[in-house]
Amino acid sequence: MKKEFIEKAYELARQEYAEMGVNTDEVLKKLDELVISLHCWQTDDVGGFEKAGSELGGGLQVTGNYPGKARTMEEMKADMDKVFSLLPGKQRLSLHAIYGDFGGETVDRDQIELKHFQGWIDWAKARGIGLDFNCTCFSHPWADDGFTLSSKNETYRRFWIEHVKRCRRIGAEMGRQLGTPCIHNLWIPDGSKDLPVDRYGYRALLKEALDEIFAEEFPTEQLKDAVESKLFGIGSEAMVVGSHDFYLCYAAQNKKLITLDNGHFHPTEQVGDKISAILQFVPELLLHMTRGVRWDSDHVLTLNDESLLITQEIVRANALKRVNVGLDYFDGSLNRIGAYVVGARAAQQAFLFALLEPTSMIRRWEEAGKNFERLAYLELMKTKPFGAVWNYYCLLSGVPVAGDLIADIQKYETEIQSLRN
Ligand code: RNT
Ligand code: ZN
Repeated sequence: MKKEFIEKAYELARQEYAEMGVNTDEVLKKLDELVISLHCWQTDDVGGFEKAGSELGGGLQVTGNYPGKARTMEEMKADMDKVFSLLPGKQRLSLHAIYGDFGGETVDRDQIELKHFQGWIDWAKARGIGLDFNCTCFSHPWADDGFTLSSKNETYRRFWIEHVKRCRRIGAEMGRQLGTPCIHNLWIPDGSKDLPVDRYGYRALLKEALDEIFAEEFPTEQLKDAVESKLFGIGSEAMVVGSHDFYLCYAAQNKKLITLDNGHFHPTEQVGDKISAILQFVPELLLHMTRGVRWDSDHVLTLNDESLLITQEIVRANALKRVNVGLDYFDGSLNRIGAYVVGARAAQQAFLFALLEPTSMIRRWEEAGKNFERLAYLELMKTKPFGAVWNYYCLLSGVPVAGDLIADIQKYETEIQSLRN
């Protein structure tokens, strides 16, 4: 797109928003402060670098075999750099424990150490970005029966507890070395396909395991703990041990972060609506922004009503500082870098849209009981030249604007990704 057009369109948009009392220059400064934690696993379909190369498990599934997936750490790093180069604003990287540098050795999950992740820390340091971390309690023979931290098999349960303990230590070291707290997110697939009779027992075991895991304390400047629930998964249709009720109580009682993966709720539930409720009781949130489609919770994020309600509710609650934004989706049926960038930009656009709302003005109508005016203004904001502001932000940030992005990714596919097969 021509620079001159982008600037002209922005100038008009700036005036239009100013009429509503919104200062777009200020909004863009705020948007530029927003950090998005990119989930490394979109580059390789949640494969990881363990030698065994076990199948993706835990009820997670990636469909599609579009060519060009990252096969090695080097390829993944190159892909990440490409993604960073196409995004305006600030990013960090979220790693899973299966993405360590195991040097061709078999290193089981209860054996991982800092040294396996030092390369990533150095890499992040060179780029001036932070790291987040996730224990990997799936894609492993000892998770195949559907239980990890809540397993009634003592050997398995102890194995997974040890794994998560190690992950938190590694995460804290990431935070210490990089000078920005690492969020360690815990998600486990535990649950059962058919009706269990001992839900209480499994949940008691999970609580006990978490208490043991979190007994080791780290300064919050190094590590923050988040727990992620799920409504159901493939193979855990009848019961998920770590349900929303379970983790909500756990996080409120123990001052942990709640992870809201918006693919993990019943489709009639509004995740955006939960934010102002949960923030009354827990210190911070972690988002896993995604797009649920029927039974799948992990389609590429788009700018839809659900993402918008989430970002609007955060901005309206003035809670940007208490919400950590991460993405979580994986799709192997299209160019993976393209999927990455489209989803990450959708998240940024959702925040931009929310920041461009004249909230205090609309709130005054609301408080005066003027519901027509409230509705009319909310509708009006949808036809404001939001795209012109976004394009200008991309221009200012030195990244491809609008459709230019597509040709850029096609070039990367031709020159790099297509040579991988
Ligand atoms: C699974 C959870 C979890 C995973 C990643 C790979 O349903 O959403 O966050 O997607 O950890
Ligand atoms: Zn998730």
